[in-house]
Amino acid sequence: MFVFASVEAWLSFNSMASGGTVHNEDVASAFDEMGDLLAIQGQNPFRIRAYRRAAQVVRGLAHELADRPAAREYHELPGIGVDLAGKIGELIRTGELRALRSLRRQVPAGLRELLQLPGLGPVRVRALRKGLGIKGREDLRRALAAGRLTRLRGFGPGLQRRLRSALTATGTAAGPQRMLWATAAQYGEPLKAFLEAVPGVLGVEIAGSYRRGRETVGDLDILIRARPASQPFAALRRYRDLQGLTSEGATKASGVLRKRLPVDFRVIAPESFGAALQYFTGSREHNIRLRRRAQERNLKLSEYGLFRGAKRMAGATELEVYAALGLPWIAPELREDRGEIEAAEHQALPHLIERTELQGDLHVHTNASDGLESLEQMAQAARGHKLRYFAVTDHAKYLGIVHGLDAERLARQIDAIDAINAAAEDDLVLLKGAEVDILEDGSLALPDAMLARLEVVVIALHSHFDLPEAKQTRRILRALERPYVSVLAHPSARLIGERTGCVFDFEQVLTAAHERRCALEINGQPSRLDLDDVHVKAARERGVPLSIASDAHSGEQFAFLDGAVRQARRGWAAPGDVINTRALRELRTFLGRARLK
Ligand code: DGT
Ligand code: CA
Ligand code: CA
Repeated sequence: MFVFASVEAWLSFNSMASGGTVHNEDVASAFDEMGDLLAIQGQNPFRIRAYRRAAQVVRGLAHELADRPAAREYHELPGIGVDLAGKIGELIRTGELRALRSLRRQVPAGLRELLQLPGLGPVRVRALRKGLGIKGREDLRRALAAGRLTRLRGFGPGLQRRLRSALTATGTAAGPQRMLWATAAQYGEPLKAFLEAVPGVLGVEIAGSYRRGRETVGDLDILIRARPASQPFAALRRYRDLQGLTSEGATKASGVLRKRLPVDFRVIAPESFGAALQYFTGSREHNIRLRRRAQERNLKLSEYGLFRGAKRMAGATELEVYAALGLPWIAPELREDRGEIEAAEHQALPHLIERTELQGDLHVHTNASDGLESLEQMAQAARGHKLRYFAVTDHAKYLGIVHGLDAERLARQIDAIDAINAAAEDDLVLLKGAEVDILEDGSLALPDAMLARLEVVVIALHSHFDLPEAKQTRRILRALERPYVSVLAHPSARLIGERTGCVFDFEQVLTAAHERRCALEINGQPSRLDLDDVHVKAARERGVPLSIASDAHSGEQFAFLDGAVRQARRGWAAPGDVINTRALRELRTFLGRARLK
């Protein structure tokens, strides 16, 4: 008989079996909330920082914490002490944190929301509470209207104006929250696996924007291939992550995953599954074009199939639906009505790049700068991710970058890379590189003499994001004129949901990059995914080389290459557009040619 070592183990097994898995995002947001609430209380800054850093570390993991339910392992994560490891364990086992529950009782919920407003950090929120008894947005709105904020220190007229406009802008019409694709995957994939195991279910697909690989997802559209009579929805009641489940008849249901991600479910009979998958994958614009095409052929396309009169011409698979409309199957990532139907018509769809076609990664960090692991550990992880080479591109030091490499440490790293390459028993090669800041005036943070010693020079914007367009353009163009530059990393510098991209003349940057053979990067960090799909497409149409990169800060983050590949596919990229699909020899030829004499 199988016996559980403890009640906790049993509980955790039981909760996973019924889908009660706690995801990394849940742990991270619990820690964020702890940090916020402690800060509002004015607690010890070190403790607050520890929670914030832990949230960051957890968000940076490419594996699910719940898959390794041992507190010892949590403790081995960087910056996670015994106390935080215990809290992760508690969250994973019980889905809750006692410390957080008690803090929530002490700090009114509305106060935390105030932190979202511009210019309001914990110190000011505390002042609002202590000075004026403000407990939330409504209180703040009233205090502003009555001019009471003027009495508080640190609330000048400028800040008051910003607060007033923020309160009116988002007070009522806050748009629906969209979730990062990678987070939606953490929530959605276990649910898919759960449903696949339900008796009577023949298959499950997550359709919608998720299947199209959009960088953010509004809701999940889950299609269940089954006979409605088999009643798969009954099982969903056991899935603890799912709240507010309501169903309309036997084929339609919806709910919310962990109070954050809405899900629509449909049960689809096998003979219609392809048509439904096509319909619910979207996009709406792509579907409209397709439906019109059907009409032109005297056919009717719906989620049930492709019909001529009452006769079903196609429906079981997407392939046969597209074929019956005279088209090859179109990859979901392309279905945005950006020319894919015309291309399909002319047999001119690109051969979209796949992860297995990448041979290397040209943007990787180690613990020599802000990464977590050593050169050797990163090399080992790269082998696990089937890479033949990667460029070590730690941050070069300049004012403001913590732990950046100065010339001396960089020289030592170059020697260390030589030694590792010489000792390697396989053909993995570490390339010497650096990630070098583009300074405000467009000069680079390392001197040319130093850059000359490197094989891969990745340049990037890390400051002065809001220069006016002309100045920002000039800054980037100037950087691209430097002789040793190989890749412009995360070109827009946006952070999805946090920071909009820099504004510059993309056409001019494309021209310059093309001329001097500098690659533009598609960065795989889930909140970057930068270039975005539209700009990837523009770059490849101009023949500008692309670099698909993980920007890994730990070994497991090589998995972020998957997200970059997804974005590349949405931008129509083929293997030939991407320099790191090349074998090392050819890559080196490319990098050599990119150097300006
Ligand atoms: P999202 O959820 O905002 O990230 O984006 P989608 O694309 O997943 O949109 P969603 O969930 O509203 O609908 C899923 C797909 O179902 C959508 O891409 C196309 C299809 N669909 C939904 N409603 C309509 C409609 O009224 N007309 C057409 N043609 N298609 C629709
Ligand atoms: Ca959706
Ligand atoms: Ca939907």
